[in-house]
Amino acid sequence: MKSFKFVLLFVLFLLLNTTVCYYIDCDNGDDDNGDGSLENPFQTLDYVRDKIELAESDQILILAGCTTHLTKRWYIGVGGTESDPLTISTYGDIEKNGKATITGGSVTILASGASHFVISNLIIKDTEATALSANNANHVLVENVEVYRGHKNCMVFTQGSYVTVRNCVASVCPNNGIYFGGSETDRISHVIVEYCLAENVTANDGIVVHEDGSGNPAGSDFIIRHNHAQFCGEQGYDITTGVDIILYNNTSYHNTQGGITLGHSADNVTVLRHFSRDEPTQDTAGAIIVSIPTARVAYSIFVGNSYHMSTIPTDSNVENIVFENNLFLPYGSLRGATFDVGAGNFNLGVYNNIFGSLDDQPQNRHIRLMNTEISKFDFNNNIYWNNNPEDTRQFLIKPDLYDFVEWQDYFDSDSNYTNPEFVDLLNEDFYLKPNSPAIDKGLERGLKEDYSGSKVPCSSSSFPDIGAYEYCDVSDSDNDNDNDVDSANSLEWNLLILFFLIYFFI
Ligand SMILES: *[C@@H]1O[C@H](CO)[C@@H](O)[C@H](O)[C@H]1NC(C)=O
Ligand SMILES: *[C@@H]1O[C@H](CO)[C@@H](O)[C@H](O)[C@H]1NC(C)=O
Ligand SMILES: *[C@@H]1O[C@H](CO)[C@@H](O)[C@H](O)[C@H]1NC(C)=O
Ligand SMILES: *[C@@H]1O[C@H](CO)[C@@H](O)[C@H](O)[C@H]1NC(C)=O
Ligand SMILES: CC(=O)N[C@H]1CO[C@H](CO)[C@@H](O)[C@@H]1O
Repeated sequence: MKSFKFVLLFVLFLLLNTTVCYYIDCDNGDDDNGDGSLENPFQTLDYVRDKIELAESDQILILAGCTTHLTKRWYIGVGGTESDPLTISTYGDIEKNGKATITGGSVTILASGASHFVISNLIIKDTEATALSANNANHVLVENVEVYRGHKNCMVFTQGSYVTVRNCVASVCPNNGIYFGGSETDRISHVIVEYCLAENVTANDGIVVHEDGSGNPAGSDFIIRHNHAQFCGEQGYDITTGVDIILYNNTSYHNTQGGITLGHSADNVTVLRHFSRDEPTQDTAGAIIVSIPTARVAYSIFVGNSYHMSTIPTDSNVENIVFENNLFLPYGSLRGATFDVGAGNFNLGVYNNIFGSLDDQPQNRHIRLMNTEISKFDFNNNIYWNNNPEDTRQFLIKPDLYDFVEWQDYFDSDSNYTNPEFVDLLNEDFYLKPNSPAIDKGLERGLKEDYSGSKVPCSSSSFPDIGAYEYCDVSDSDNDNDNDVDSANSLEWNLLILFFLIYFFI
């Protein structure tokens, strides 16, 4: 009897844990006679939305290549478990037929704290509201999802934690691309956005961490890496709330008000290995705008036709900002000051950067300091250059203009006004030539990897180079010519060790 009870319990357990899959085949499915099985799929997502009460760990799978139209918003309230997340995805041959497409109504997760959602391999487009959103959901993975022409935003995430958005596209939504919003409670935290494209967000920004309408902040721990943002109405990356945020290996291009803004209640933000080109496209703002208490911008490259390349707006919120090992190389017509610092009383460190130009035009200014407390500024070990050496009065400390020698009376005693000797400036090869005056002339700042991932320092010197690329002395230790010191663990060594291990074991 007891064992019978146990069997019953076990069967119940199995039943409760059975993942139910609902299949949708937009062409050959049948809402009236189908049962949602693989053999007899439903035809529309509308049917699933209206007639099926989703249970924990259910899966909704739409046939590869087919398009299903939602007549209104689809709300999802249940999650799943770690091993069986609630899943919305494509089934069938994606390679051959492509992802399934949802149009019309949006996909909205209202989780009330539920966990484990996977939304993958879908195209969501031409929706009447934000195309994809999740509120108060934990452990959310959005992967290989492309959103086009959402009515307001492409993707919105508020509250919850452990949200990963990977390999996604957010394209042509008026308001925001991929948006993480602040809230009063359950502030969104532990977020990763990687390998995504955010583009043509006509009114606002590409990838966004933003306060809510009442000024409530987001949470902490955001990693934003390997993304690209372009043609946005404001910035590519708008980080205006949240703490402990790192952006690395991202690129931005042609965003109207700049590549990155760090502002409002955001704090402790690090930007590493960013590449920005031709932005802002308007003659205000900067390619990177910083107005938060603590920020570090390092080993990044800012090139092209851009008004300011870096802007610290007049803002009392700033406490401690460091720029190190960046390249600032403008060309073209916009040409405000390359590095623009508004009025304020804060600590600013600017080390190991190269301020140059990609054409023969002199800068408007390399540096412009407005009503600032310059005794709190530390500029050092930078290289300044332009191809018109007669014009060296490129340093403005309001209201006066200085040349480099005069500027050195204030700052930058270990800096230089000299050609940094890039391998090929005009073809944008910013590696250093062996004779570059930037080599070994940087200040040690504790950074370990340059823009390309090479070790810092790379030569026998214990000092880093100035600029974004560390020069590696390839003559003695780089036989494979990958500009990297060769690893000692060659294949031959490993085989030899393996050989001896086998030899001694038999
Ligand atoms: C994005 O905007 C650029 C510039 O206006 C345009 O050339 C491009 O076609 C747009 N892309 C999309 C997907 O609309
Ligand atoms: C700043 O954020 C990084 C993560 O990006 C974290 O490792 C570090 O501890 C934070 N620093 C402070 C002072 O909180
Ligand atoms: C500045 O660069 C020149 C080469 O253009 C070099 O001779 C000089 O030693 C450098 N000065 C410093 C302080 O690095
Ligand atoms: C970031 O880029 C650098 C240089 O290309 C590379 O070495 C590093 O592995 C990248 N980081 C990640 C996490 O992919
Ligand atoms: C420096 C770096 O790694 N940049 C990468 C940023 O992300 C885009 C999109 O994934 C890549 O194309 C860049 O190589």
